[in-house]
Amino acid sequence: MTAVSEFADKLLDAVKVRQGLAPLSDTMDLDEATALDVQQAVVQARVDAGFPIVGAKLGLTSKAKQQQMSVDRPLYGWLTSDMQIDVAVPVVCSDYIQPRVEPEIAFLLGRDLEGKTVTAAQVLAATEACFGAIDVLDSRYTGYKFTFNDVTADNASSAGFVLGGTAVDPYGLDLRLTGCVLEKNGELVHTAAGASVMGHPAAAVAWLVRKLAERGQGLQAGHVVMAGGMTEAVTVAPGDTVVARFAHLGTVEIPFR
Ligand code: OOG
Ligand code: MG
Repeated sequence: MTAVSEFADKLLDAVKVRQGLAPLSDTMDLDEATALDVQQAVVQARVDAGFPIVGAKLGLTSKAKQQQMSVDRPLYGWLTSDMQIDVAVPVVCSDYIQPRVEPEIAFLLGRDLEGKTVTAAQVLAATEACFGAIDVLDSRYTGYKFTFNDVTADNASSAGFVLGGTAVDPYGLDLRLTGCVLEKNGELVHTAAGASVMGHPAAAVAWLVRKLAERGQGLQAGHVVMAGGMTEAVTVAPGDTVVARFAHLGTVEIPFR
């Protein structure tokens, strides 16, 4: 068994038994290329199980998230169809190891995007609609303790995502100024603006496209792209309700059971 498939199996098993792991880098050398190979193997296992790729996610694109996780640069992962959660559907905490949520701006692509020179303007031109969204995270590492390469291997802690019910044409909208208010159980917990995500959420997506080009990959029409947490992530437990209110992009609410 190769190191890549061994690591991938550990991460897939953690999901099955809902039990966190020690970081892979504790016991083995894990470089970035290997971490991306592990990520690809984990995603391929979901695809093989009947859950196709429906998009991609960026992570650690804001200072708030980088400081919270002690990782100083952005990364990405893939979204598969089993991660889609519809608006207003309760999320069952026991389906996860240690769920957290964070507010994000999401892009639904109307055209394919690939190449080493893609810009934020090209991302906006290829976008069918933007949504206010909530990323439901679940690290497969106990206590979210990981290095950049560990969390890359773990498909950027992806577990679920909810797109709000308001699809908005980004033309004429300055997403840098899109404010977000995050509430948990009726209390304000965090605030941010779109610019918190690499200066502009579309710039974050453009970075992703250029990064994917290094491995000969790209994004396709119909893909959803989550631009990364605008604020710190918050932990959730049964009985909690989280609401993310966005300027222009509507409100997203998740009840947790
Ligand atoms: C890593 C996942 C990062 C984001 O938006 O920053 C992420 C983590 O915080 O576990 O999804
Ligand atoms: Mg996120």
